[in-house]
Amino acid sequence: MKIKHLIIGLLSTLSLSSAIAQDYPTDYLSPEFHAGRRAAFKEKMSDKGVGIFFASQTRQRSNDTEFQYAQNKNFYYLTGLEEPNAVLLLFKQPVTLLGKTGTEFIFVQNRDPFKELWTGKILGVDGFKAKSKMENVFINDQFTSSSISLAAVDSVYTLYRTEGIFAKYKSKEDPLSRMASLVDSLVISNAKPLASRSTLNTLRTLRGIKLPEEIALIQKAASISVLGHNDVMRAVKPGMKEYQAQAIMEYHFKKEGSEYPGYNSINGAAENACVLHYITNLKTIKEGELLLSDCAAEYHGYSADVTRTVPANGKFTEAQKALYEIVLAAQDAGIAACKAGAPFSDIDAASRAVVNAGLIKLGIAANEKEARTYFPHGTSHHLGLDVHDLGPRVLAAGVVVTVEPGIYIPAGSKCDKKWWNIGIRIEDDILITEKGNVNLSEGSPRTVAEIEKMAAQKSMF
Ligand SMILES: [Mn+2]
Repeated sequence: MKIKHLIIGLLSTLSLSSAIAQDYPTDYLSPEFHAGRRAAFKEKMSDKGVGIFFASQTRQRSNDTEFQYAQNKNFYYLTGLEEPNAVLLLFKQPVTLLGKTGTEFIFVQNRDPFKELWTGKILGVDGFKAKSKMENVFINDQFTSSSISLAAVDSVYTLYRTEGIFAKYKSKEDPLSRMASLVDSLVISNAKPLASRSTLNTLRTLRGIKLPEEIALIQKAASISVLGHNDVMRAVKPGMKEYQAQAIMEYHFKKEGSEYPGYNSINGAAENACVLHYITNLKTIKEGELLLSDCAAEYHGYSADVTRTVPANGKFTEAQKALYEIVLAAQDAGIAACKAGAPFSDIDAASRAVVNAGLIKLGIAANEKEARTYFPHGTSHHLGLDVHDLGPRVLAAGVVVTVEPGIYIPAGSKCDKKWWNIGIRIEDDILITEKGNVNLSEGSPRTVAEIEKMAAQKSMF
């Protein structure tokens, strides 16, 4: 009996604690990840340098309501903190600040019962210490001219001027503006050089090579995005509104735990598919039109970036198919160019050559210059914390890029009318490894036959 009671007691304790553990997501970047990133940044600084990184400010949407808070990506990369009103200081060699000796200091917002009643828990010093395992954590009130000195510093590694923190949001009540203004006055009065270019280059090098924990989050964002794209393929039909396609897409993102779309969802049919960043999404999708959806989820700070172009009625017309096959072949060529050691620019060169040849062959463009007017954007960008991420100019294992050729032929273009108002883009997220590349968004069909097959399936909507 006693043993049975003990076992039941143990089981209920275990299930209770695991239930608590599962109430909130647990798959965030670890404190060790952020500590490792800070160590890597400090390694690249001069011996007497200081790194200064600010959190993002809150942004007003209307009257007293704000946009959902989104942390500055460099600050998030280095700290994991998702609150405003904070600043991180990094030193290569130990210094003493406010009675503590170390190479890393962070100033965070204080707990505030009134604020917390309205907008939720603030971590404060103890909360952030527990979360981050950083030792030197202070309240942002302590970031003052008497506690901070740049006298012994030879270089200031920061982006506060290029990020426009205090220029855009200067206000005496705003703690971030106050701290950024203080840094600026210290920089000016001590005549310290700003190493902004070197800061950006270091972050480009570090953030450009994704570690396994980051790749897992990008993969999750891509997999969630694929669910949305596949359901839009099934659900789209003539008479549907572009915003209804967006709603189906974003339903899947939110349902799977994505905090936000990684960027404003683009859902444009026909003439709107020819507008590269069309986000109003208000038109009725009509019979015979193609719907271009460039939409992806963000998950724990990391974004995917996926585009599919699908016929409203489930079947491509001959003209649509002819152009689609060119874009698909261009994407395949671009993906094939995603190799460790190859220049980043090889991706665009490979895709563009296929689009140029295709448009010239169909008589749509007379030459490469004319072809460029129908494919006016680059084929690729890095992908990660930012949807247009920082990354190296030579591809390497751990780099994640998009491959997204397109053809857009607005009405009035200098070609046969049968091509007018067709806009096509196909975009996938490609991880480069030593053993070749991996398409992180491959779960969504790309070929005409596969798309038409999926379009014939029933949607949950
Ligand atoms: Mn993109």
